[in-house]
Amino acid sequence: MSFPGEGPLYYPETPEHTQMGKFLTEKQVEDFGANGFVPPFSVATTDLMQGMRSKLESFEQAQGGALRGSQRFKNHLLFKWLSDFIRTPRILDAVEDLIGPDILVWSTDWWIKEPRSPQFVSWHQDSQYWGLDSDRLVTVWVALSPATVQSGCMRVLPGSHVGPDLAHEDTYHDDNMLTRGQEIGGVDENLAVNLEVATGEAALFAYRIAHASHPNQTDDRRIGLAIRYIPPDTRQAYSDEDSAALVRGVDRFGNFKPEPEPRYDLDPVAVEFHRESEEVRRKIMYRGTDWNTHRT
Ligand SMILES: O=C(O)CCC(=O)C(=O)O
Repeated sequence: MSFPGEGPLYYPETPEHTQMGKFLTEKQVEDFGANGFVPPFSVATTDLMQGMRSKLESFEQAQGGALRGSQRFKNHLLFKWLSDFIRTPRILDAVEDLIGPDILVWSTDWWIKEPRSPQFVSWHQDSQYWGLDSDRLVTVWVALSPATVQSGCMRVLPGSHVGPDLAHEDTYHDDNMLTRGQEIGGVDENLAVNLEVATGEAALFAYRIAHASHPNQTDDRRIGLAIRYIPPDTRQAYSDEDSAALVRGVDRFGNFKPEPEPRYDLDPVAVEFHRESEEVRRKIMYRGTDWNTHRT
């Protein structure tokens, strides 16, 4: 089996990897249904990841600081290299096995924890805040640096994606990386699973799974990229203006404004689209609060 279009940048399949669909094994698909996540597997070489990391960090250096606010989101509209990455055949094949052949990217979100910073992510379900009515949203969480227990890897509560919806409290804690510092109380940490993700690997998780992460206690940045894939029949309940990028197949529904592909980094057409669409998204995320800027 080969992966067309991947070239030498990607790892070859391992002998034990027997696919059922386009990429995932039957067991991986079953586990996703039962547990709400697929444990990490290789999607790119460390060379490719280091290249992406240095492009990201050159941008940060040029602007004099880390990404903040709307810069953390929908960067596939700003950077050609990220627009290409979200279309990686191996990733799309895995997503297709879970949500079908027509695929949109709703967002790309950076989760960067600075070395030895107190930043953390409290227990939460994404499904409670984004206004997307699908239960088929899949997040592909890619590591650009090692996500380990020490660096504050993601933790998930297996099976929590099948409900019930868990009550959240908006805490607005200064070190909480979530928009509202929203938090599910009383989670039994003993039931949680650590998702350690090596550089170049990705873990997949479901829209409604409860997840969290602790602070980074290492001397390197913990850099995670969360790509949100949805099927085109998804509807946005909180806005008529929401947008998404078609990355495979056909959009027969037109529920999202089609996003342009940047022709090169900081392509003015796509940058302007990013500005407008990020404002739409910010309003969705902070819906029902007094915030009119990004908090984190
Ligand atoms: O990267 C993390 O620690 C949290 C990520 C997260 O909450 C998400 O991708 O929805």
